[in-house]
Amino acid sequence: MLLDTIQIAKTNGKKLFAMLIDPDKQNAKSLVQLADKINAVEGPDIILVGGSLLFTTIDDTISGLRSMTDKPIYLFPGSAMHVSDKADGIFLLSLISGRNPEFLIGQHVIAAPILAKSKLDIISTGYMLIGEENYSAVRYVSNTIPIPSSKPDIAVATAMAGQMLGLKMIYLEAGSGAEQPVSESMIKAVRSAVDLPLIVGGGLRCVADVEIALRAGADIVVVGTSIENGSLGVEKIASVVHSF
Ligand code: 1GP
Repeated sequence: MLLDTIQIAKTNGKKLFAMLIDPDKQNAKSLVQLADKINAVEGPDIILVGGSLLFTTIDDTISGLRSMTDKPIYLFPGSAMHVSDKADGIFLLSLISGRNPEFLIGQHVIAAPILAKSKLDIISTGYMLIGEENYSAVRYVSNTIPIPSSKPDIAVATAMAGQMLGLKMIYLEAGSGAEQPVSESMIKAVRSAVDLPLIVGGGLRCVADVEIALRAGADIVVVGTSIENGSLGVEKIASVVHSF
């Protein structure tokens, strides 16, 4: 189970790299080109597939990836429509920073009967939008307000509540393509408040951003946009994360 791997890595002070793949940005040819990077000695530890809003079905992307790699492929769903039994598992995200019941529990109720019949490894994850990003897709689609960067106490209490409710991981999200990643001080504050594995993603654009997140206490960093636009190489991120 992936959560065991994550916990063991956390216990041993090892950091992990999750590569986010947006199915809308890939086709059969581009996936083949990604395969070498994914399978390289210095590659991602986890492949996340999904996004807030998808124009394509997720199945083809996952099947394509599955034929190319044995790395764990986990769903990063924007809604109950993004469930696919072709993945190994799912980060079952509850948007605990928001107050939209649809993303706290509604979509989960719709997905639960399908998930129960699947063999997906389900990892319940407290998903927290952080920052001042006004135009992120996740903010618009979820119709929720992020926790301001200047209010770490709110984030701390939210993460604590998530841990008390039995969630297994906390994901601090600045939004895909965010101008600013989650701040160092915010990551540190949440890190000091909960024992759960801490995932940080959104707007990590350079090696320094990744290092800051790791130093502040992230156990897993997620990078999508910077790989898509070529500003950060998969191998580079992996070597930074794994040598941390
Ligand atoms: C988005 O955290 C992920 O949900 C990754 O963000 O695309 O900005 O890397 P980026």
